Amino acid sequence: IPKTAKQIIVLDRTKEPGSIAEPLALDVMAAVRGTEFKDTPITRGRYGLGSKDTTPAEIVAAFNNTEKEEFTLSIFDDVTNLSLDSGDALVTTPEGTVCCKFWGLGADGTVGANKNSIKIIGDNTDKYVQAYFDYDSKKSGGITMSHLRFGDKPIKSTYLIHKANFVACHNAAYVKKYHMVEELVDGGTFLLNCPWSGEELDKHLPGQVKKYIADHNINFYTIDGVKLGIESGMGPTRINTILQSAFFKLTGIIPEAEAIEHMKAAAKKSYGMKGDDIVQMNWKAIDLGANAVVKVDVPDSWKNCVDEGLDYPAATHGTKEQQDFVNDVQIKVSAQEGNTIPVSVVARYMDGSTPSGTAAYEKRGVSVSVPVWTPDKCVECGLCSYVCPHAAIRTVALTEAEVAAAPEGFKSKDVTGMPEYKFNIAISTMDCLGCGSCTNVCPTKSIEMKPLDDALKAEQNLFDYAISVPDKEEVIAKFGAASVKGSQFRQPLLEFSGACAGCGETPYAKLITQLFGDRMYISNATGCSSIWGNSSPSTPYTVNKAGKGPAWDNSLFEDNAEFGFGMYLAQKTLRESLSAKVKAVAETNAEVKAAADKFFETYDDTMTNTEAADALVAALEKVDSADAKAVVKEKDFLAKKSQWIFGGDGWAYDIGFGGVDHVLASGEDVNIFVFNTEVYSNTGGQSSKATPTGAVAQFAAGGKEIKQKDLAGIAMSYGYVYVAQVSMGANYNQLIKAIKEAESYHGPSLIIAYAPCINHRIRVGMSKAMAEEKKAVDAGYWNLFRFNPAEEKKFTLDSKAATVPYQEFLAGEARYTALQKVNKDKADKLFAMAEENSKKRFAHLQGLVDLYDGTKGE
Ligand SMILES: Cc1ncc(C[n+]2csc(CCOP(=O)(O)OP(=O)(O)O)c2C)c(N)n1
Ligand code: SF4
Ligand code: SF4
Ligand code: SF4
Repeated sequence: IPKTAKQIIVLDRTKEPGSIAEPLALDVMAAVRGTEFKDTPITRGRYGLGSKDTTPAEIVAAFNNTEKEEFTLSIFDDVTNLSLDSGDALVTTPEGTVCCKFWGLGADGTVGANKNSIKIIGDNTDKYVQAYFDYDSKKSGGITMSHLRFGDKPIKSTYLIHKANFVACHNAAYVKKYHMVEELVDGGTFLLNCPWSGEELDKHLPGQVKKYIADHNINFYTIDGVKLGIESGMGPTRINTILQSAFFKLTGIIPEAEAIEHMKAAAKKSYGMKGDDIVQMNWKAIDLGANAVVKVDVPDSWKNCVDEGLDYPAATHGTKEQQDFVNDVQIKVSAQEGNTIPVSVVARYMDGSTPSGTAAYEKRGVSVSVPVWTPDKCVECGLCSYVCPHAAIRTVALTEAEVAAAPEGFKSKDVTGMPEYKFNIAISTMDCLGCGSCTNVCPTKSIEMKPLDDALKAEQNLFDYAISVPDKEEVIAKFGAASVKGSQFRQPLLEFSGACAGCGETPYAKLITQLFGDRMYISNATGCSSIWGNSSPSTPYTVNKAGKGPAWDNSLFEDNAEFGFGMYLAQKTLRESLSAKVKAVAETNAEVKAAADKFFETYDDTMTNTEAADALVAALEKVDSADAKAVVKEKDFLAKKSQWIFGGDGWAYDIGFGGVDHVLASGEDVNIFVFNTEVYSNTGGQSSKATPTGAVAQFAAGGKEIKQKDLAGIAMSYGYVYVAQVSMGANYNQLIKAIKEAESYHGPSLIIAYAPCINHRIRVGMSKAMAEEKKAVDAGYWNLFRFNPAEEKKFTLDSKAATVPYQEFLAGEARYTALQKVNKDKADKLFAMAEENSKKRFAHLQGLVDLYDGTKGE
């Protein structure tokens, strides 16, 4: 400690409730006792919790603080008033350091391109470089912020960029969603990817952006990345290379020709394995990007523009709980301004629970194209809705009066066989992620993808109206609540999640909510399903018009099965205790007795017990006794709930396997659903025990050399566990049958669902995920079956012998072909082994049909 020290400030990156101070502060206090600094004032603060960025301005605030002995940085604490005001961002990097910030759409390649850019600069100049990548929690279609610094002096900035020399906005919609231009230094450069120029640009840019650009002398450039993406053959969403090229051109950090050479070399290295055509497309994109930036002449009149605020419409409908959460928390977090939320607001959610259904308020509008329905040829099969990973397309039945009251432009036709009802395909253009899955499964080509323009965005009101009408029970009953078509007339209680476009996991979970969502508990293992299941700050699990929906919680990776089992045991115990009270009341009251009889008859049946419980509560409400009142008070716990335990293969096959096994062995009535992407998807594709032979994954870079585990086989060995393997696109009916059977089986069940994922690198793209699911089954790569202990013929093999060559399936996914490129001999060997395994597996499964046929005796 310098002798001149007048004050000691200790910053702890931890919080120890109950302690008299944080650990480092305690150590420092102890250390100065008895020294010449014993009377030097010590202030102590907390910083960086929850990954909060600690900025130079905050350090200055801590330095200047003499008032608060104890303080907190980076939050706004209006409860204990411990936070410090830090004022405006400061520039503390050495002179000549260039700070660049890029705002990208999650999974659009911006981050990859920036990693590549900083490497090019680092490798080819004498500059010091630094890069840091910051994301929201959506799996894709969210926001990514790349922070790049380079300069002649070492870079010691351990914080994000809040004052930049260059800002690029890779998605035009973001200009209204974030305060990004305001982070530029005077005379900085702003590059906007948009199709606008002239009057259109003037119309689309919000006032605050125009004013800042004009007031601060910003060099403003635009580039039409979507158009160039199409022109280069890369497609409308692959704009990263184009924007990267524009960045090098505008910053001039490396002479243009040289930068282009480096980028082309990097593209060749990255994509060479995918073929020369892909390399050529990237090269074309690089050339186009460098030459297509347009300098905007900033009119003086922009100085007079006014602040229009960010474009997040306030929630004005829904429950008060939802509106408060959206308006006070979600909008701020979505705008990347969550640190400004006062602690008094956060305190409302102290128990960690937040309202359901808040993803519906986001209306991200991030898709390049969305489906458009033409009713004439539509056969009302419901498949488009069945497969949509985001619940952005729905089949809706309406009365004539409801159609008459619909907004202009509403399309409908008669419900087949029920002309008194009208059929509509409702499309949430602002929630669609443009995966194209719906159009690819439509048997009649009644929907086609069209660019998301203002007119289609405006059609959001048609969707909002369509889903505001009540579910039509008569229509659902006619087609069957547990049929592919009938189930789609039921409101999904999982909608607009943050999953990747075309994700193979979400359609399964969505379907389960359409069957049991209003009486369902879910415990979710950490993994993609816990991320798309609650992409903070919004919740895609929602409630129906009666306010009922899944109760969802995420536990750890390793103990989720036990966590869900605990939920189940809690329910069971509560119901047993309520049942004892019901029985006591029933002894003295005939009406309650009649209702209680029905309730106990259906006690274990999720589908009928809710109705019986409602009738019982109605009867109990009329009784003036302590027991009756106690049951009515806890009425939400009375009816049978459907207990689901969700997670990926990394959880079920590997890290959570002990728990899965333990819970299956319990014999209790829980349902385990495994989204099998054959890798740890959430963390970027590490190999799991479900990864098949020959697949390239992290930790199996040379191709997995051994077989995947037979989890279904292990579960079947108990004899009393319902087990099924499903694959939505391969057999829509088998899937729904398996879910229904598993749920109604009064014992443990396990469904393993084949789920395509971006990590599979499917050559035809995620828009064909359903076709890929079918191909996997047709090639014998994945098998469909159901093992139902309740049946005499327990085992049903739902797949046929392979009709597509096994290796043809492998050839369609880069996780396999990548191995062929680097080591053909090994690939040939492993693929042949995998094919051989698949034949043996199928023969084994055929054998199980007879083995488990109870009609054939022992
Ligand atoms: C004990 C533990 N180890 C590692 C992690 C980090 N982690 C979070 S999600 C995940 C992968 C999940 O993979 P999987 O279960 O297959 O689900 P998916 O993401 O594929 O849906 C990992 C490794 C963790 N949360 N806990
Ligand atoms: S394009 Fe994809 S996200 Fe959009 S409605 Fe169709 S299936 Fe759903
Ligand atoms: S998939 Fe096609 S035919 Fe079937 S309901 Fe949807 S739009 Fe109509
Ligand atoms: S499972 Fe794959 S496709 Fe789905 S959200 Fe995760 S990474 Fe994306």
